[in-house]
Amino acid sequence: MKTAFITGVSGQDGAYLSKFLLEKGYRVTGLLPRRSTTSLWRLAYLGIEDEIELIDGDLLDLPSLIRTIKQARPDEVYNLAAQSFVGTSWQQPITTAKVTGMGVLHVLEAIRATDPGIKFYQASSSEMFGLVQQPIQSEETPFYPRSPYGVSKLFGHWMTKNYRESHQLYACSGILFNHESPLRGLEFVTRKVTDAVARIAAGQKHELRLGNIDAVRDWGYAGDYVEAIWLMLQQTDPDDYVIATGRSTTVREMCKVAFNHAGLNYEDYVVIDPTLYRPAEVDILLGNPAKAKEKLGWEAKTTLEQLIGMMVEADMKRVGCEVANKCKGSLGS
Ligand code: NDP
Ligand code: GDR
Repeated sequence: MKTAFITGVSGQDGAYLSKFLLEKGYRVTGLLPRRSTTSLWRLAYLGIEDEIELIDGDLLDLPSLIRTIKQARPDEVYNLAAQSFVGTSWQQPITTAKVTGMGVLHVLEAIRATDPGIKFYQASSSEMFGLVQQPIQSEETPFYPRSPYGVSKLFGHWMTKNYRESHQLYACSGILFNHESPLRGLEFVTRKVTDAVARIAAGQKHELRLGNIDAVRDWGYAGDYVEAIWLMLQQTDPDDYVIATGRSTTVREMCKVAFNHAGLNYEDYVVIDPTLYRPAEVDILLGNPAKAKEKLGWEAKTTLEQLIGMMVEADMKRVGCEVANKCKGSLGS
């Protein structure tokens, strides 16, 4: 039986990856930083809350990482923990640099200190492409990050590469494009939209305020993407991979799909709020997943329409549940 250790286990990807690995027969352990309120609703949603060994520690606390990795004795470490909301990275640049950037180095050092044979996955991001230097981004595209988050991810990305080349660690970076699900945080635009659609349909809300709806993203389903993450650690040699669908959509078009799913017209509800514009925007992202298809045999299975439909349905269920006052607070709403 293999053991995995996941940082960011309570996040969207941590939850889906845990479920995927449990189904593969793994023992799954996870780093859980102490918070004043419980953050395990995603694991509960997937029904795996009791199947994961959660170990108290924080990415910013290197001794705690060394201790937790020693305790978990993993074959594979997946570093998913981050301050992952791009918007907040302008409000909290130093925290973002510490958690999203330096945190990666802490994990790499903890692996070197405990067992350099452990395989390592780093959650890199398409945000590193930022002001895109090529119309379609692949592993060869030069980076130009546009936010403190993107800059911090780039640091982690190069550290991962450097530790692979300097210390011969089996260390991979997955350059993942946006991926969403019913477990997405409410601050991200897809979930903000699908939650609003559910509340508007239930008569609880009458408008949705958004920023730049002309931004273009390559959106996939998180449930598909965690398989690619796992596949990267099952190869003979470590490498970096772009994981994307290869289809681009505007925020505006995504809104249209979400509202249509509930029989509504987005133009009747969406209000543009300039205060939600970002200081430096990533206007367009479109990934080329050809290498992942060729080397990992991976490709995205879920269309944007299926994904957004699934999210609207889940939010309608949550809102219905809240109205009945049966599951308040337990489903991320
Ligand atoms: P989430 O924001 O849902 O999850 C982030 C996780 O990191 C949470 O479990 C959070 O715990 C944890 N965390 C934050 N700070 C610390 C800390 N100091 N110590 C330990 N854990 C901490 O992100 P996703 O699941 O969406 O993404 C996973 C990773 O992939 C992130 O690194 C993200 O930047 C990256 N990524 C995501 C993409 C996406 O589209 N989803 C695309 C590309 C990259 P808590 O909630 O308790 O703070
Ligand atoms: P992103 O995701 O910044 O791409 O980062 P987000 O959903 O926050 O924004 C996508 C695009 O939508 C525009 N937008 C809005 N965004 C939010 N959040 N709220 C709004 O009201 C709004 N209106 C318009 C944004 O300006 C942007 O262009 C995500 C995160 O998961 C990162 O951690 C990850 O690395 C990248 O995806 C790939």
